Amino acid sequence: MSRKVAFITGITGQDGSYLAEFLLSKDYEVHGLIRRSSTFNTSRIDHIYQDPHTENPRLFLHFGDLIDGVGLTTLIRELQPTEVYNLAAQSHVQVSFSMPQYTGQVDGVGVVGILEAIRSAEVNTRFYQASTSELFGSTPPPQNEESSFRPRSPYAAAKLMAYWATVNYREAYGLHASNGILFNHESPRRGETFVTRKISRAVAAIAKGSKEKLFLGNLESVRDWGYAKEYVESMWLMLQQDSPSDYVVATGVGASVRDFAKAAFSHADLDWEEHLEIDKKYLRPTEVDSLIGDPSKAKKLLRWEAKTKWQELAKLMVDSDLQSKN
Ligand code: NAP
Ligand code: G4F
Repeated sequence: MSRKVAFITGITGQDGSYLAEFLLSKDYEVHGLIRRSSTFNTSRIDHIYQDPHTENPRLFLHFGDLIDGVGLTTLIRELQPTEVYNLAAQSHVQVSFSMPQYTGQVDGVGVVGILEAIRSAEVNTRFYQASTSELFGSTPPPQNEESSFRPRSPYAAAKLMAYWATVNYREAYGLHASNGILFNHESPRRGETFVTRKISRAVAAIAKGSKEKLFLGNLESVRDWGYAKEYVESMWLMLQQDSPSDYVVATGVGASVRDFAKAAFSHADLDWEEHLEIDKKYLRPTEVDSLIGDPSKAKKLLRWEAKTKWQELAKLMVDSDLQSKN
């Protein structure tokens, strides 16, 4: 059997944790990059952690950072991964307005660093870049692989650099490098400050009587929300194709932030208008009004299709937060 060794940056994040589970279930040896932190930052992967001293461990963690290109080169040379999934990023759009230069360094320049690490280490690997529907910005929906990129945030501008760097390494050096242009995907593991999780946590807290109000910013923006656990399979499928390419991954259905909040409150038998208020501090200097993907290419070539739609997603996230003790 041929070697199956995956290297995942961002393994401690929402997607990284689901992807690691998925690859372990497919008998990969999985290596993940983690950041040194003064507190534990591995809560999403603790359940799959394996002590390296146990017999036949298949999950290994390595300290590093996307802006440390030298460390990445050493690691990639050492591990000789057959697949690299670059999921690490400063992934919060609003935060990118407060930290534009840092976001550019990690999400843009950092990706060039990992591509260079692969090239200079001369490893025979396939590369996945976590690109985003944010690239489309102000281009009206539905958006597909041919739609124009019109980024509206420092985050999206940095991801645009990474997108084109990935295409360039494919064209210049023949690297099997693909961009997954993923639309918003959520889960009970979603970071607590993204809007869907902020809503599901608040609904659960209000239902339990420990909170009264939920404060949000723009309720009008429309997003194409899918289930993260399903989306990681599309990443793997892209790297199993004979040729590298770029794919939109989405449900094809849009809903507004208001729609999502209404569905979440109603699932817990709560009146959303009684508990939801606007706080202008959550408004962004520039907003992306509407993202609704056309996933036809992924359906046709990867045979991948989203199963969970946003209404079901809102329910499963609220149920999970209702069950949680935090
Ligand atoms: P997430 O939960 O915020 O996870 C981000 C991961 O990146 C974490 O493991 C984080 O480590 C790590 N990280 C951050 N800065 C780093 C650095 N300088 N060096 C090394 N690691 C670093 O994000 P996600 O939702 O799983 O998204 C995964 C990727 O897909 C991201 O690149 C995101 O931009 C992109 N994306 C996400 C969506 C979505 O809807 N979720 C859609 C399109 C694209 P810590 O745990 O230590 O913070
Ligand atoms: O949940 P959000 O912060 O996600 P956003 O900005 O769409 O970005 C996410 O999806 C991208 C893919 O399209 C990823 F690339 C990116 O890494 C990230 O995962 O905000 C969604 C919408 C926005 O329009 C925002 O203005 O919700 C609106 N919103 C309204 N009130 C809020 C809030 N967003 C947040 N985070 N917090 C609020 O209180």
